[in-house]
Amino acid sequence: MNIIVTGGAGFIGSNFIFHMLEAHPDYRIICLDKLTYAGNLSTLKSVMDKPNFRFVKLDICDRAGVYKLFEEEKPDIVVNFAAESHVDRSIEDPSVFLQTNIIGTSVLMDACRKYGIKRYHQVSTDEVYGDLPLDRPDLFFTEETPIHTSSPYSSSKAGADLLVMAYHRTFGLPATISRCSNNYGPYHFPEKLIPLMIANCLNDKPLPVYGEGLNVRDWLYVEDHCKAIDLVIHKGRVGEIYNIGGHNEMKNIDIVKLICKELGKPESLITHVKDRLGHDMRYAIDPTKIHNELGWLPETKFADGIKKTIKWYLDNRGWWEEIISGEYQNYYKKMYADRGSSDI
Ligand code: NAD
Ligand code: TDX
Repeated sequence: MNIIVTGGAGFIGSNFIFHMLEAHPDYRIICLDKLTYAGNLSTLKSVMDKPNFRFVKLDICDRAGVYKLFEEEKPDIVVNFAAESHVDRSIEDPSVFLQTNIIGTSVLMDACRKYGIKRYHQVSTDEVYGDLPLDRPDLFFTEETPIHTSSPYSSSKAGADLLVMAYHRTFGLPATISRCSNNYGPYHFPEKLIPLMIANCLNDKPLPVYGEGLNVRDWLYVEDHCKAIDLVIHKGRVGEIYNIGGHNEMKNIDIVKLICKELGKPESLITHVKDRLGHDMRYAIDPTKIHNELGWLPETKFADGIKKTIKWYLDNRGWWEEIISGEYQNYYKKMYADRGSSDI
């Protein structure tokens, strides 16, 4: 089996590559990644020399390049993780989100049609469903929940999902979509909540919590997400959407306090800053369909997963220190100065 994994130098894509090489040692994995600010070749160091792994630096919007790769590799399966993934950046500048997340997805699917494919899998997000109110804990996102996006990021992901369903219906593309809740774990880029708070804690820097920090996210350990995608590409029904979630809702402020506690840092580092525009209140996935059809259940409890994650950031300081010492500094100053906090 030849599998093209796009965005494999990023957080979830790299964890997926590690999982697949371990779980299916007879498969060939081809990682296609543009290496944007979010992609790190150092993340893939441990697999770079494997005979059944190939890395190709390529933009999924580069039609000629993508077609050439498909012609060379004749993939059986394509799993598309490549995306601009940070909501705050999409609020600063939506354009690259539309380009990569929508146009890039269409280029990949055109290549699948041209060269033939057993399965195209689109990695999507629970954010396409919008948000849920805090005072209705009985409500969850199911696959039937209407799309109702809030940010340019989630709108671009929803646009891609709609295109995938259209390619399936119109052209018969054998496609599946999975919509996952917030992931955490190793190699998570330190612009996102959990790794940002770990890195700032370790550097005794203020911990910027948006608004009151009451927003709720449904956290899933990244390895559990990778196992779910492995199941969907092998056993999931073509044309179907599968929600993937941890049934593990937490308020942002509680996560930040927990990280302080685990690292022995004072909660006085917590600094409330200007809220995200259009900030979604609560995400909560109902994963009944993937459980009933494919037998998937999350295996990692948050209490264990967060400990493993913190340990990984302690043991791999070089990985994230290199990231936050570069261009990230400019991003950070701009993003957090704009939130009206000069001491951040
Ligand atoms: P990430 O930002 O860590 O990684 C994205 C990767 O895509 C990077 O390696 C980057 O270089 C690459 N990339 C970006 N634009 C590209 C382009 N035009 N061509 C080729 N490669 C390109 O993202 P992530 O957190 O690993 O998310 C992966 C996917 O999962 C995304 O599609 C995201 O929408 C989805 N998702 C993420 C989460 C989460 O909690 N992180 C939850 C649900 C869904
Ligand atoms: O500095 C911060 N302070 C803060 O309070 C940051 C970076 C975030 N937050 C809040 C905003 C959110 O309520 O923490 C919560 C989580 O924020 P992010 O880590 O940016 O994730 P989120 O916006 O929930 O989106 C994530 O999950 C769904 C991924 O980044 C998306 O790619 C995925 O689709």
